[in-house]
Amino acid sequence: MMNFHVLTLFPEMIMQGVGTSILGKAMEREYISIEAVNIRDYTTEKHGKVDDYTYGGGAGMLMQAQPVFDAYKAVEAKILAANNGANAGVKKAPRVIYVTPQGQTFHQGMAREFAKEDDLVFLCGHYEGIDERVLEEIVTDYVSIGDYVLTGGELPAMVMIDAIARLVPGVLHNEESATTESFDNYLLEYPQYSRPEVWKDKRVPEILLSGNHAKIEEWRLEQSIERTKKVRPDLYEKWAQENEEYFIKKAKKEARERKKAKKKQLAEKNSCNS
Ligand code: 6GU
Repeated sequence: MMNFHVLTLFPEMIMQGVGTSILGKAMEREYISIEAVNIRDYTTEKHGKVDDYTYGGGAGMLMQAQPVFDAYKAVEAKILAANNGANAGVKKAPRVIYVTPQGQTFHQGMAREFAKEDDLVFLCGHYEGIDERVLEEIVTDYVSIGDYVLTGGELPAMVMIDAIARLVPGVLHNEESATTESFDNYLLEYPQYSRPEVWKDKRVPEILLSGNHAKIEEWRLEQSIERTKKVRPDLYEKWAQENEEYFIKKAKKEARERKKAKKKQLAEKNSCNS
């Protein structure tokens, strides 16, 4: 089981976001656990305050170090105390991901790396950010989800949890779908169709009704390649570099087909002449 711990000022936002659909089921079935820890519960300030003005001036408030640090320490203690089975006594401090636009951009490879952990801690900032000193003290990874600014770290944390959780064995029923999808090999997914065969005068591509699985796989790969080349040339280049053999095979096949066509042409010509 993989355990996600989210340090946040809005725990209900996290629990509502992950409680339904596939992640909700995965929690019920104990393939994953997700707990949201309210940073405000750890402030020593008597009115529950967790933020203050920034030294040096500037707009907005900053989350203070103390409540963030104490909330983290509580989570860390819980993780280290949970000596489950094979890991008994050898538990290490968890990776702590600070979700911030100042981080590295999240991608599928990172999701795969994070999915190997037993525990992951996400730290969600709000206001203008968090006091740098507590970040230096506890954060191991600074991660963004893209080049745009959001109001807080909760949505990015949920995005990453979703991407990581679906790689945990058992979370998806169809083990294959976690591996053959977009980005695992740099290619985007091919188009897919369900019933009916004709909708708004549009027919499902004939090849998909043929029952010829080899041909269907070939068609799907071609579609993936074309789509990727068109909408994500950056991904296409990476794929092409790692899949030279595809182009060699394709060139050989085309040469064979040219030869066959020529032979046929010649045969027809000869039968006309005779
Ligand atoms: Cl991780 N946090 C916030 N607040 N905004 C973002 C982001 C993260 N990634 C993109 N924008």
